[in-house]
Amino acid sequence: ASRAASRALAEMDPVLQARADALRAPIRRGSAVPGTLTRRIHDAGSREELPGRLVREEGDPATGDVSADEAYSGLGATYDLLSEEYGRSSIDGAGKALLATVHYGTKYDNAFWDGEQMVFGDGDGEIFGRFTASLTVISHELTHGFTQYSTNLEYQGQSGALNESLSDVFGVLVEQRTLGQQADAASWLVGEGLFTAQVEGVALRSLKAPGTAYDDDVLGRDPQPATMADYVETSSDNGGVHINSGIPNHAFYLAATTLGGPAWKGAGNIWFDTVVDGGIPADCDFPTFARATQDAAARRFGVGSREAEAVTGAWAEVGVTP
Ligand code: ASN
Ligand code: ZN
Repeated sequence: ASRAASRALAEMDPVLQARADALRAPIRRGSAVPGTLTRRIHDAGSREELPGRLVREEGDPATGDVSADEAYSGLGATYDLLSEEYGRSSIDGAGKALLATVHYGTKYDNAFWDGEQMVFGDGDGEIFGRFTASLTVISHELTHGFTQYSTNLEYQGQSGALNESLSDVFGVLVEQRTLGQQADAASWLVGEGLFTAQVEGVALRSLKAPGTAYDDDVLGRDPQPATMADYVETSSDNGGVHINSGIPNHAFYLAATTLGGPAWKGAGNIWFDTVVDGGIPADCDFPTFARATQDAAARRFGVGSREAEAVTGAWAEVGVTP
């Protein structure tokens, strides 16, 4: 059997309405039919055209192109978390093929999910190196796909910050699981190893200590708040989606480290249930999301369980009142 085959397995208040739906929702894990991992990696050859030339398909040997091979394995690690831990067949629960394009554009300083596939730039070589160098960035981008297929979260304001936070949360969970790291031993950094040596900083963001990932002459200081006391009101960045995501990020970190052990098990399962079964509305704000995580924790682990208590305590500590 091929390695690919061996991976196979597997008019009410809208907020109250969402909560009622969430409590009624059955645990739905996605397709009951075991899925198969299918990856396709393309090379844009420094042009900004998608998808570019197909360079590696599922089961193909390594190409020798570091970016293409990192993308291939990063997609595999993300698929494995969803499949092996949460019983979900790919990002859509129906075995969707995972597509990525590397070497997008010239000196392109970003990576993104375009609604259909992942795209990775090579970086300008001054601030950023290649974006596939960080597993958390690959899994962050792919989680935007998972979120798209599981919720209607609008990419604006608090719902957008929750969308961003989910990508950071599952991004770090993929890395922690791949490295076999317990919650208290992990870095909780997103995008470690992306900056060149010229930048004063370790990563793009930190779930453990939002606001401390970098402090650089050119980039400025990491703008993320960790609690509602430092919430940033802004019209840029779609209303601060990459900024205020620090608050739900830190809540996840607090819940996971309070529980201890592998973060993808306890807190990860609660956040996964919230996304897939939580009935969260498109314009979900932080308190609504917090309540949905409490409900998910109570459904999975029981009312008053230590998991439910850890979730409640975490939101209290970041100043979000469900
Ligand atoms: N890397 C960013 C993200 O995934 C790209 C963006 O904001 N468009 O959120
Ligand atoms: Zn993102």
